[in-house]
Amino acid sequence: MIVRTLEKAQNSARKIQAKNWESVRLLLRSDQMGFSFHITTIYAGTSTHMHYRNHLEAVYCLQGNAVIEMVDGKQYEISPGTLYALDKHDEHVLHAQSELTLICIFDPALIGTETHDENGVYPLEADIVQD
Ligand code: 9YT
Repeated sequence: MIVRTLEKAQNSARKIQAKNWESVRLLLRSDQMGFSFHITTIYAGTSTHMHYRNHLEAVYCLQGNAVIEMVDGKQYEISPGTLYALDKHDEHVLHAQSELTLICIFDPALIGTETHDENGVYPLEADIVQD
């Protein structure tokens, strides 16, 4: 049984900060659940290019409003209560109109240190060199 609180985790190495977002990764690969589970905050007014070539991601919006723009120009409005799943490793840009609070699930699980590369990709765990 694993029990963690957001309050504790956000003051630990589980919290990762990037330019447009921060994310508290409550479950990681080391927990051996088969997925990772994150509470992510996306800063208001930001646009983030993402392309999870190596992962599937499901996202549930708890708070805030956003528009997701796909490469073919299609747009989806995201608001509290909306789930989106990148079931085709879909390349997209997330435009946060206000601060977003999201639940994000990744398969395969992240190891914990990943941030987007220049193409919006997270490397596979096997490709990450750690000291
Ligand atoms: C929605 C999204 O993928 N945001 C980027 C952060 C990611 N959820 C993470 O690494 O926790």
